Amino acid sequence: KHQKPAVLWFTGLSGAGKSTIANLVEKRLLSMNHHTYLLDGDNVRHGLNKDLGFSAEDRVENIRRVAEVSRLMVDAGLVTLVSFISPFRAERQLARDLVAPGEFIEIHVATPLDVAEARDVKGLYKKARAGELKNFTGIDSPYEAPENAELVLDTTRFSSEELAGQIVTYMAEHGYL
Ligand code: GGZ
Repeated sequence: KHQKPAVLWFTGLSGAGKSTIANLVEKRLLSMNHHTYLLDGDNVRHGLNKDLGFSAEDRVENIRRVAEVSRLMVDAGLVTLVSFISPFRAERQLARDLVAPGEFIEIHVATPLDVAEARDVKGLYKKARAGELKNFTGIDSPYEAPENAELVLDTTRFSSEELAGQIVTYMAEHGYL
């Protein structure tokens, strides 16, 4: 099956909806017989990066390693979905520079802090506000929003299914599928 390998790099706050949307995109791509791999905290922070926490230094190293792995996966011909907060512009740029021009699609899951915090699916914002969880992104650790993302997703106006559809449409229109 023809496919142009690429990294779909999802960035956004905790609880923004990155992993939900990435999982839906992966399902759609698989149903179209494309070869994919999804890198996220569940399969990376418990394995390859289990030595890393949430200090700025550890986040930089987390994303650096994820960027290197995504490069290897693109080399292997996969559509690689990457779902981490990835709060720093410099490390996202590093990830972009590791692959060929046109192989990196940055997707800002642009849920505002107040919306993510109001949802608080895992209760982490509450803990962060109470001071029980330190260095929490958006509370006492920075999030640097992308300035030139290929896609900016508005989760306050569209469902996750609709947003997954927007991504697949973008990929089809730009010759990835
Ligand atoms: C942010 C944290 C923190 C702190 C634990 N800050 O919503 P989640 O739970 O499932 O996703 C978050 C995840 C963030 O890990 P990443 O590897 O994506 O972060 S980074 O790219 O910045 O390295 C959250 C949970 O881990 N979590 N502590 N202090 N999120």
